[in-house]
Formats: sequence, structure tokens, C-alpha cells
Amino acid sequence: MDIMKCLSTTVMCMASSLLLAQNPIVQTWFTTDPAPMVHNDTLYVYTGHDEDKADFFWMQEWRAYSTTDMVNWTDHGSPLAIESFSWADDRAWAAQCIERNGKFYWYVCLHSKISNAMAIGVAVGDSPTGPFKDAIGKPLYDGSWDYIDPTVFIDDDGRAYLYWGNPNVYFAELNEDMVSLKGEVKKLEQTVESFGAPNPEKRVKGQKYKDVYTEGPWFYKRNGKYYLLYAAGGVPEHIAYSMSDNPGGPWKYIGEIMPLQDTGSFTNHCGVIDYKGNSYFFYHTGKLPGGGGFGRSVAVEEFKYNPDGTFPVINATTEGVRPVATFNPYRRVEAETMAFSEGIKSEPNAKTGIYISEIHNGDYIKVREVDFGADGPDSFSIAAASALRGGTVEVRTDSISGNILCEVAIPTTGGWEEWKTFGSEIKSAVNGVHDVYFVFRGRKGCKLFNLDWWKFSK
Ligand code: FUB
Repeated sequence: MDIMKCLSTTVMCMASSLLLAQNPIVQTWFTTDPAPMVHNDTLYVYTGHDEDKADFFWMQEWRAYSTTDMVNWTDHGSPLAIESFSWADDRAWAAQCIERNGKFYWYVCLHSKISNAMAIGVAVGDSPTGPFKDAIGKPLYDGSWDYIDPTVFIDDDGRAYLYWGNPNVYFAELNEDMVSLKGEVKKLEQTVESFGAPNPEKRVKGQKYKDVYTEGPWFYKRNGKYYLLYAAGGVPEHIAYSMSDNPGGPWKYIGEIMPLQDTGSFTNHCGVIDYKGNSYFFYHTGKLPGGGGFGRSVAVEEFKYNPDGTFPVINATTEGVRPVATFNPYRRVEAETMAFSEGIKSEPNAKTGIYISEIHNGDYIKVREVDFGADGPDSFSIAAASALRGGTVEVRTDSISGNILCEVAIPTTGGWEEWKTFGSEIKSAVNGVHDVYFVFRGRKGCKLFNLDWWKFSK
């Protein structure tokens, strides 16, 4: 094969594998330590956020995303950050949110100014996407580098529990108010039987253990059995788990779920949830372009429990999960709802909410499983803003070079947040279910425009 043909085949293969990619689920920012939660038929995933070009976990905020179809995710920005906690100044690390009596409790860990170590905090909000505020104005539990990665669960009898820790495992019961601890915090005794290895201080250097609990616990109950999943093996980390008949143990080490593999990240961190009849395993990798150990991204795989309730082995894929619903394009759709994108970012604005920015020539947004119905749309409108020269949105189906439904010219609007609505008739009839690609064109090398929302009309 001559070199040009070989090169173009490689480029085509890379492009088509990107077009099939569903993992990582967010491409606009790095996202870490996923914590899924289902509320009112919507699946939310709460994440951490690695800064671009970071050389450590210098993390400033947590982020929230939601889906109703498992492939198109809406970016809800960052409803919680270090600034929300007056007593903290660094390291917005792994966290989990849970609902109780209509309030949402977001358990986080941060660096505490009080102890100069890590602490567990709790924020409260009236909706899954906030706004959230520090629930108690002080740490829930403060004072050790060990106090990271809280996981929370409310049992069928109403009792609520927290686990956390690295490399020790801590366990506490929460009061019904969800913002105070009931009784003593227990440090679990780790044994080969419970977690694959003895307590950190009892481990013999150089000895090979069955496994080693490291951090990132994920605690829940299914069919009467309690599960504690965790990052294991030191670094690089894999995901392993233990099971118990009681919320506080004793735990029995079961085995690995996601074995060590080429995830591009030396940490891993999981969250598991059932949604619309399927089971999902969330984790993170370093697979987003420019990513790595300090530039991690959340991914998700579907799995089926074994008949005895144990886990199958789950491997990281680029394809991710299949859609579980179609997408309605005949309503205002926030531009920050997407299945995949390249080149763009999302930004917050106190008045208009999240919007899409950093759009350059050739960037695109893909929205999957768009159901145009039997008749199809007559027109398309989009809210955009540009301080400079603008550009064009090509609306295509099924691929970045697919059939063009319409093209919308975006001129300058006088500012990057001066929104105006632009529209076009549909030039090429479409019906049924398609993936839609918004492909952005304009002068090379400069920012073109920002996008707020779009909509098809009949
Ligand atoms: O994201 C910062 C830390 O890295 C988390 O708290 C750990 O679980 C690991 O993923």
C-alpha cells in the first residue's frame, strides 16, 4: 500500500472510531470520580473536575450532568465548589449526592483550613442541580489525610450510612437529619478475608496480597446484600469489591470488577446504579485527548449481575452504552446537551445558565437518537452570540459529512453573551430517528460564536 493510501486509511479509521465513541461521556471538561443518582426518571452523575494541564489533583469544584437516554448528557455546570465551604481551601475531591425527603445532600471531601488535613463536608440543595450550600457551616468530620471519598446510602429501614477513607476504611451512621453523625466513627479492621489484605499498618512490605483496599468506596444494597466497591491495589488502581449481610460488615472480599488495564489513569473510581431496567458501572479514565493521571474523564459501561448477585468482569470500552430512549428535538434543547463533541467547552453565565463556547472551524456537537417523527420538521432555530465575525452552523444527519438539513449563518451579535435567535427552513426532508451533527464552519484559527439552545419546529 502506498504511504498516502495507508495514511488516509488510518485517518479514516481514527475518525470513524471517534464517531462511534460514547466514552468518555463528557468531552468539554475533564470529569472525575463519578457518583450516579436517579431522581424522577432522570439519571444524574456528580463528578469532580480535573483542571486542564494539571500536574496534581488541584481540583476546585464539582460538576453535575444528567441524562434520560444514557447517551445524551446535559451539563448543569458546577453547583458546588471549594468556595461553598468557608472552612476549606483546596482539593475538591470525590463526592456523592443522595436525596432524602425532597432535599439533596452532597457529601464531599476537601482540604480543611481548621485541621490542615482532609475533612468530610455536606452540602444541601432543593433540587438535584442545586443551588447547594454548606449544610452545617463546618466539617462533618475533620482531621486526617485519610478522610476522603465519602459514599452514602439510605437503607430500607431509613437508617443512613457513610463510608470513606484512604487507606483506612471508616464507617459512620448518619442521623435522620443527614447532616450529623450518630454515635462513634468506626475504623474497620481490614483482613485478607474482608478486603484482600490486613490493615495498612499490618501489611508486610513486599508481600503479595489477594488485594489491597485503597480508596474511593461505593456503598449500596441490592436484593438484601450490601456491596462495598472500591479502588484497590495501590497505584495503578483497579476496582474490586466486598459483600456483606449487614451495613456495617463483616465484609467478605469477593474479587475484581474492573481489572487493571489501559485506562490511561493511575486512579480509578466507580459508582454503580440501575436505571430503566439496566445496570451501569461508572468509572474514570485518562482517555480524553490531552488527558491522563491528572486529566481524568468519566466513562460508563452496562453490565448484568451474575445470578448469585456477584459482578461480572467489566472492561473499559470506547463505545460505552447503548441508548435507552429517543430524543425529542421539538422543544428548546440546551446546546450543552450532547452525546459527543470535539473542540468545544461549556461556560456558566449567572443569567442564562450554561452555554457552549470555544467553537472553532471544524468543531462539532453530536446528539444521538433524535426522533423527527413521521412528518419531520419544517424549520430549525438556534440561539447564538458572537463578539466577532460569527460563522455557520451546518445541521447534518448521521455523520459529520452526512446529509445537510440546513445551514444557519451566525453574524456578529455584538458580544459573546449577546444572544440572538437565527433560523432556517429545512432544505432536505428528514423523518424517523437519526443522530444529528452540528458542524461549525468559519474562518480558521479564531473563535466563531457561542451557542445557548436550539429547536426544530413543524
Ligand atoms: O479525584 C481526587 C482523588 O483521586 C479521589 O478523591 C480519589 O478517589 C482518586 O480518584
